[in-house]
Amino acid sequence: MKALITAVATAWISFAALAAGGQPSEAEIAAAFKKADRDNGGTVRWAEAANFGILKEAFEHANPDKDGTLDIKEFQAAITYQFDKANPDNDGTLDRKEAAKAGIKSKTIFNEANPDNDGTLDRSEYLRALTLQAR
Ligand SMILES: [Ca+2]
Ligand SMILES: [Ca+2]
Ligand SMILES: [Ca+2]
Repeated sequence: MKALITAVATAWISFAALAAGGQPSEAEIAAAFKKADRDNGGTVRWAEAANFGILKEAFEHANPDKDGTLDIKEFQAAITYQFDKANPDNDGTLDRKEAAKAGIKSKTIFNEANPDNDGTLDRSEYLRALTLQAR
């Protein structure tokens, strides 16, 4: 029993560390999905995804069943894919150039999504930039 408690505590701590390491929270993902889902249909169609700054390649990659829509898990996968693709140095953040490749071309949006002013967007800041950018 003690071992189990230790294991759970360890898992929780590593989860917390992950969240602190610039991962978007579930609430942030849910808010972004809600914004992207403009017709409130519970899924994100290609037109909605494009409006949210999701690139075609990421959309198709995240939607292997090719039903033309993303659920929230697929939506998150598309954004993760697009982030990773734009970040070949794998340092966990996007600089201005990398962010532009990932659909964040506006300097204003970049700065607004980067309150720590460290010149890069982590995953959580990147999601914020996409959310700010979407109309
Ligand atoms: Ca929709
Ligand atoms: Ca990078
Ligand atoms: Ca930052």
